[in-house]
Amino acid sequence: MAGVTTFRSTLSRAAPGALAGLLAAFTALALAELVAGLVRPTAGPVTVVGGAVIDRTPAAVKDFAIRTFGEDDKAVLQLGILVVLAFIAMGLGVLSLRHRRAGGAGVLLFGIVGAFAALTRPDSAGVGDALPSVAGGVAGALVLWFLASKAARQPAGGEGGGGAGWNRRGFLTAAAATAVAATASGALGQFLVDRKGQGAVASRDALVLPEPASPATAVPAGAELKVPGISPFTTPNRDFYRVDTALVVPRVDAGTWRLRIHGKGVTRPRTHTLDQLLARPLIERDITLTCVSNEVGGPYIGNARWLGVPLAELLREAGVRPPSRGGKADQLVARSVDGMTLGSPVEDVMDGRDAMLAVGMNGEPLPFDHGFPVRMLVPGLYGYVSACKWITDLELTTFDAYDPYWVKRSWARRAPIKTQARIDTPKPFARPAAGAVTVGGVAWAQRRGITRVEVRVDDGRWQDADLAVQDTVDTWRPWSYRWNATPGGHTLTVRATDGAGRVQTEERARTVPDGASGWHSVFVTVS
Ligand SMILES: Nc1nc2c(c(=O)[nH]1)N[C@H]1C(S)=C(S)[C@@H](COP(=O)(O)O)O[C@H]1N2
Ligand SMILES: [Mo]
Repeated sequence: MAGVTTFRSTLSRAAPGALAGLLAAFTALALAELVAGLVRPTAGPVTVVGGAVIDRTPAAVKDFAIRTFGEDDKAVLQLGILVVLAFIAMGLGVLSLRHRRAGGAGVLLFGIVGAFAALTRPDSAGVGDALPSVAGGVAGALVLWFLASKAARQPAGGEGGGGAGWNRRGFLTAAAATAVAATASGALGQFLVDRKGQGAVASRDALVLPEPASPATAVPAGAELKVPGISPFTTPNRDFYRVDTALVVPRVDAGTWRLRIHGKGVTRPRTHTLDQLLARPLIERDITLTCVSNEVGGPYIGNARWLGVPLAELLREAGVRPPSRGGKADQLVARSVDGMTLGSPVEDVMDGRDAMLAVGMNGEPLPFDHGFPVRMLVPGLYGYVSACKWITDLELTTFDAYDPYWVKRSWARRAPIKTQARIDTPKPFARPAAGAVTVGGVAWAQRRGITRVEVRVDDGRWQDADLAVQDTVDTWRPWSYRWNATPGGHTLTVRATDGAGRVQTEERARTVPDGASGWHSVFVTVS
């Protein structure tokens, strides 16, 4: 029993140290939040450290995170950072009971790590970004020093000390005061951050989208199939997938937003305001957007009706010519307010397809999550090489001269969308009753269109599915197949043929480097 007693008393001696460490970390984060609220909302330490982790995560790990946590991946990352911080903070707190200086120095070191992360983010705006972490680190170190001195063993006779030999009441009072002060500064910081975003929210609320000069053709009556479980033809904004690296969604004020066009071959560099763009003839188009990180059968695809400025015209006005017309720049690099860079082939943007700077999505201004006030779209290209959200800069350059963000992280320079079909219903491992079962889903091959979808049951023959009416070659095409299901386990497989006559390849490829391929299969048990 002696061992247990020793363990207990060690624990009770360590507890105030651990609490002091937690409070020091809490104070550091809260004060950093306050300073970030004053300097720049996205410069808070958890945000910059999280961002730095994202920047340095190998493609395969990122893919795993997206696959496992889906759109919660960012929340999981931030929670992970906080949990790791909490454990380190408790350790430093216990350490500081005996080695006060080492504990404080440890907390300071974390502030420096945060500052380093802030300065190396692609959107770093200068040394000011290091301030929140540095201020937090200093405050945390001071708090730890102070609380550790209260928690340390006192000369005998301290009031309320009992047998513990330390000033318990004094420590708890100091700890409570620290907690209150830190909570207050964190709340004030949150308030300031929210207030900074309010101008952007007001500018979005006030934005009235003009009528398009070139409206989208009406979606044909038969473009949607009335099959329960199939994706709706138009994805509502709230259900539209979101993929980006932003831990804090940028809230850009439409009134102060600018787009600069410059670089190689630009004879008339220009900076546009939103009002100037909105005064131009706008086009409205249905376009299906797809993420390169979408697994075979995955969810990172959506179809919306977009309103925007034709991009090729803007480039032509700036003097840009595509390479096929003697232009020197073959890559168009789009840069967002959060420092993201995406590179598209100039040739694709100017070949007559509906590449646009979108301002509207399904009849409303772009949601903040999807790039308000302006994002780029190029039909036929995966999002990471075309669909820059919160865009603010367009630079003409070459593929030889510059690698954008994802290309630096082992993704391909050029990435046209691969022909794919997905089974939406039945779901994997569903247990439909024997008899007529409707199998259905969507198929896509933006720019080429879908001409055929076939379904195979187990190792049987390929059977033609019924296709919905095609809207445009840039949209996905729903399909369905009536299956006479017999009892037992069955594997349903689907494949599409695109407008170029190519049958979707069976060859499995991972998402890295230029998009997944292979056939989608679903296993069901018919009862
Ligand atoms: N600024 C910015 N734009 C971005 C990204 C990003 O991380 N940051 N991700 C791209 C990727 S990988 C995709 S697939 C699309 C997704 O657009 P959505 O979130 O509106 O669906 O945005 C693209 N644009
Ligand atoms: Mo993507």
